[in-house]
Parts: sequence; structure tokens; C-alpha cells
Amino acid sequence: MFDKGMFDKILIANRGEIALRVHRACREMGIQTVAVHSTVDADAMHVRLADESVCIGPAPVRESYLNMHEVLSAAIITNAEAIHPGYGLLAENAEFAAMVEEHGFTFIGPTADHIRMMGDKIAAKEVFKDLGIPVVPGSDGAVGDERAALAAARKMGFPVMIKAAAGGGGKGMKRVDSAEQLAEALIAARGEAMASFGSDEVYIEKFLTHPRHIEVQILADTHGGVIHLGERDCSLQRRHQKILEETPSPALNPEEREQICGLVTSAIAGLGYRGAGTVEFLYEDGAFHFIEMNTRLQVEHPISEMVSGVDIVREQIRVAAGLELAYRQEDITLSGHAIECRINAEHPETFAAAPGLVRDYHPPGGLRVRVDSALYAGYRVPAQYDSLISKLIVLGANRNECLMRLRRALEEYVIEGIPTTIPLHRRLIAEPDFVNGDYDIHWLENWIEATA
Ligand code: MV4
Repeated sequence: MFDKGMFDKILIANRGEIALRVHRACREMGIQTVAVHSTVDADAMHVRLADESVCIGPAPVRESYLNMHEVLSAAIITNAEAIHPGYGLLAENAEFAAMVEEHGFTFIGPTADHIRMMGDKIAAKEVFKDLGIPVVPGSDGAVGDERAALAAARKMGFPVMIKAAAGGGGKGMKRVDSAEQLAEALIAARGEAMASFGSDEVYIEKFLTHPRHIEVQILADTHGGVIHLGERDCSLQRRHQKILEETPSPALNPEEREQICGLVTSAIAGLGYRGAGTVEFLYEDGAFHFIEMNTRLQVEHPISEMVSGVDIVREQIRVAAGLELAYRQEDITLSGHAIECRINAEHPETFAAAPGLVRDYHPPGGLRVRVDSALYAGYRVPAQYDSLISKLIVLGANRNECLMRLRRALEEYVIEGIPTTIPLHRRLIAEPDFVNGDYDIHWLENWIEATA
């Protein structure tokens, strides 16, 4: 009934909805699960559902979910064979991936070397450029002193963006509009980079003024199999936090989609990569510019699952066990339109975190509605962790049907006791620019400000 050579037991090194998501894939594959948890998560849903659980420390993530030795010890005492890191936490920690493998466990993800390579944004750009992927014009490597930075900036023309080599996600990023601003911005960027990442290495890119954020989902096995599951448009962000994602992107035509997804698939094959990954682009005026690659399962992966029918977590587990992907590209049809709304325990106007007791809970249901959440009535959302409490994911035959269904599902959703961003989503999907798919990476913040 189940695959030969498959793991018997997996430890899930995460919490919340993603721990549940991984548990569900394991269950369907006949794999036993081990949950790890902090003291404040003792009654969390991921702990309740898992076959076994181990308390690995107090509430602060540094002492529990990020404590590599505690996580490994839990794997040892429970006899788990593999560790799934989910997203965030230890998911893109090359040292942890190496440690897991050195102790004889399988890390469900790419090799430590690939994680390390993509963690260095300069190296990643170089690698993808060499593999035939268009990258943002830039300094071609780290910039040395102020003179070198100025020379690079003059060559591409202002405005430019200074970015941390060890960065990503917007930290240590500085826009520079003129030569006069460069010296100060360079010092500030280096300082932030050092404080956040322990490295002050920075590089410079041409600043794109009105791009969309488009990312391609890929999966690769250790037998040369590589597939893509299309792209996601993640342009709707606030302070580098994604709020709503959709696939396909309303901005791309089928030819552009085919071209970028084909290019990415070939590049990933050339890399000898294994596991799930996301290749991120800024898309502006009809052109794609690579910015970085994520080597993890992403929060928004369910929209790609909805349009492709592929269980991304199951494929991650298969390829980590050395099996082939269950699909070739020609087996995959991307059909319909999917949207995910990230629902946070936050005030919908101020975005202030609002943990607390969930008094009543009624998630929406029905055809093509998926809710990935670890909430239940009576659950207390702890203050120590990320405010994401639920993902509402909806599939429609086309974008219009998807929006109609999403409106219905958001109307149905009841979370009582704590404020959530559900009202924000109800408002957002009624906005003409959004309905028309007419937005770039700056649109959401401008809209929030204008309608506050
Ligand atoms: C940029 C950019 C404009 N030009 N790079 C922000 C996070 C990091 N992953 C890349 N980011 C950006 N890089 C160049 N050359 C604008 C952003 C950016 C952004 C990108 C994607 C989604 C939302 C964003 C919000 C502000 C800035």
C-alpha cells in the first residue's frame, strides 16, 4: 500500500499550521510523526495530532524550536529517520541541515551546500546568471569601498539599491537616489547587515521602481527529474510580509509563463538541486529579473497545490527518501486560479499583534475551499510566535470565480475572541485595482495608507 524505501517516522521541527500540514502528508503516506514543542505549545494542535511529542524547551524560539541540539536529541530518543523543518525557524539553516545528516538522519530539503549557496545572495545571482537566467543588473559581486560603490552605481544609473549579501526579506536594504546619498547609505546598510546577519558584505543593484514579485515553484529529485508548478504573484506585501498570493499571476500571458518556468526548470536541473524550491523574480515592463532563491517549502505553497493537484510536501518527502518525483512535467496540468489570504492575529487597521483566547471558531468550507490552520475554539494564541494563525485558500475555474468564492468564504469565516486580518481581506478583494489584477509591490502599502 505504501512506498518501499519510505521513512517509517518523521520528526516535524516546527509548530502551528505548517507542522499540521506536514503531519497530514505523513499520515497519508503511512509515516509516523513526532512533534516537538515548547512549554507554551503543550496543548497546540500539532502536538495533539502527532503520534509522539517531545517538549524541547521554554517559549522563546532560541531555546526551543531553534535549538538544534534539542531538536536532534528529540529525533534520537524517538528513533525518527528524517526531519522536516517546515518554513522559517531551521528550514534554511545550512549548519542544521549538515548536522542532521552527520547524525545519520535525513534532512527533508536540499543539501547543506545548496542552502548555503542560496543564502549568499551574491553567489546565488552569479550561479543563476551562469545558468542562463536574467538577473537584476548590478555590481556583479560585493562592493568594496565607497569609490567602487559609486563607480558601480554610476555605471547602472540612479536610483540603485544596496542589499546585504547575507540578507533577503528586505533587511539591510537601502534605496539610493543620488551620488550624494551613497556614502551614508553604504555605512547604514553595512551596519544593519552586520547587526542582522553577522556579515557586512553588500552589493548594489539597479532599483526597479514598479515591479511585481513573481516566484516559480519547482520540485527536483535525485534522478534528474525536475518539474515546475507555475508561478505565484506575491506582490501584495506590507513591510516585506506577504498578505495575499495568487496563481497564475494576472500580469503574465501564457507565453511569458512558459518561458520563465521553462528557463527555471532547466537551471534547477543544471544545479543538481534536490527538493522543493522557489525562484524569485522582480517582473517589470515585460522583463524578469532574478533576485533570490528560497530553498524551503513556502507559506504560500498551497495555491500551487490547488492549481496543479500536486502534494508538494509529499513530493519533498519522496525525493528526500531517494525516490523519483511521482510526476513528469507532461503529467501536470495547471488548471484554474487560486488565491491565499494570510490571516494574522493582528488588528486589521494597525497591524498590532493581538494574541489571546479564541472563544469561538468556525472555518469556512465547501467546494474548493481549503483552510490550513492549527486553531480551535478554546485555543490561546501565544504571544511569543509569528502572528499567522490561518491560511484561507480558494480555487476557482478562473480568477473571477475564485474571487466570488473567496468573498463567500471570507464572509463565512468566524474567529471570535481576538482581532484578525479577515476584515482587511474582505476590504481588499472589493477594491477595483485588485479585482483588475492591477497592482505592483508598492500598491498594498499605498492602499492601506490611503484608506486608513
Ligand atoms: C528590489 C526592489 C527594487 N529593485 N531590488 C525586497 C525584499 C527582497 N527580497 C527584494 N526586495 C526588493 N528588491 C531592486 N533591484 C524592490 C524590493 C521590494 C520588494 C520586493 C518584493 C516584494 C515587495 C517589495 C517591497 C519593497 C521593496
